[in-house]
Amino acid sequence: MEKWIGNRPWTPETSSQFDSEIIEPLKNLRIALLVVDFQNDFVNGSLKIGDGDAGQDPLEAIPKLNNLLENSKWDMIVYTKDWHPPNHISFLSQAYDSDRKFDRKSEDLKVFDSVLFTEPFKTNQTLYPDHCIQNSEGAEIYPDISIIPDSTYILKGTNPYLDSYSAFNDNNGKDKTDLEEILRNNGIQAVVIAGLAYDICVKFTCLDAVRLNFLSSVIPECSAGLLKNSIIEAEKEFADSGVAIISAEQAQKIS
Ligand code: VGL
Ligand code: ZN
Repeated sequence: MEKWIGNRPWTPETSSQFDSEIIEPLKNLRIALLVVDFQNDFVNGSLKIGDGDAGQDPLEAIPKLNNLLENSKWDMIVYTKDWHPPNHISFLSQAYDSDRKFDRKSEDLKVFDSVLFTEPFKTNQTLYPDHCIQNSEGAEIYPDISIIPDSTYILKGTNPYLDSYSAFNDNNGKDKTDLEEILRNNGIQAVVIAGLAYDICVKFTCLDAVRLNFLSSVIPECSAGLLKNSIIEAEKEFADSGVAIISAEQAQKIS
């Protein structure tokens, strides 16, 4: 089974084999649904995913995602939250802070520019507007998302000097969240992932999940991505690494 998902990722062409080759093997496994960063700032706040050139509106993903949350039986549900301190390294507003140095001091930086910070330590960083500040309204899960009682919450990006796209660990692989341990402690062997942004935090969470040997699937129609080209790139990486790209209807059958 592992060999199959690694060597022959799901594609529309192999969709007809889906029932026998993905659903059947998954039926006896413990499966978690991971809802990534479905927070106000990404829906209608300071870093709207819908403003990207992909034109994908997170609101359109919500009914299908809620259906999966409310009407499917998952062994575990995890909501992740981007959860930054006010002086976070990913905020353009903080780039000129006295404790930071980066490689392009003379330039005027803009949102979405990429810089190499050299202090307090070396890390490549894309700069965003302030977003998902801890305990702010913008960091709350968008109110139309169904919240299932007894779910698990993972906070990420809490270190002022590190960004964390993946819900498993930061972008440099230095700090881990508790997600892997919580999944293992609950005997979870497979994960189904959806949320925001499809080409950023959903992508890196999927790639880490498969690297950590969870059988991993992603649901584009329950997600929304920012940029056309990086969505294409993400789907190539899913295919290469063995993340199955599935429909909401197929996710329903897995659970
Ligand atoms: C995200 C950019 C910055 C995301 C988080 O959740 O995809 N993107 N922080
Ligand atoms: Zn962030």
